[in-house]
Amino acid sequence: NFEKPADAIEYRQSAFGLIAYNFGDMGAMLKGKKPFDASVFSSRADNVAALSKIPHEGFIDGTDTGDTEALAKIWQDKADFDSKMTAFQDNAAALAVAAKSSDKNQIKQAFANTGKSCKGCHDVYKKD
Ligand code: ASC
Repeated sequence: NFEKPADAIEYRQSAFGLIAYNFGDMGAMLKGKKPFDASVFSSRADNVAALSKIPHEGFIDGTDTGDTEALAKIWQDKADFDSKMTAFQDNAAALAVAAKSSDKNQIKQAFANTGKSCKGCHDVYKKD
């Protein structure tokens, strides 16, 4: 368990930061901003799939204050938040599988699905 609320906030924010970096690099490759490297892409997808399981644990009660963009609505609609987090994890796992194929359309679709999971949750539960 976390010793103080700030520790839980730092825990989840650290994971989100790593997710954003890895996912962002994948997006850059798919958008042609840098060369597509299947092996790098796949290892980034593996990273995101593993990291996707980290943040949820940090959303403990009493952590909607302080240095955070998490809206109080998370704890008011916790079951919905939880299911969105699970959907993100499922999409990230599917993206890691797709990344091991050589089917670019499948990879792009799985990437888009994962991005929709990010955005779908941010739209409702993250301060803009
Ligand atoms: C990213 C990032 C997000 C998501 C979101 C997807 O790279 O930092 O928050 O993708 O923009 O729509």
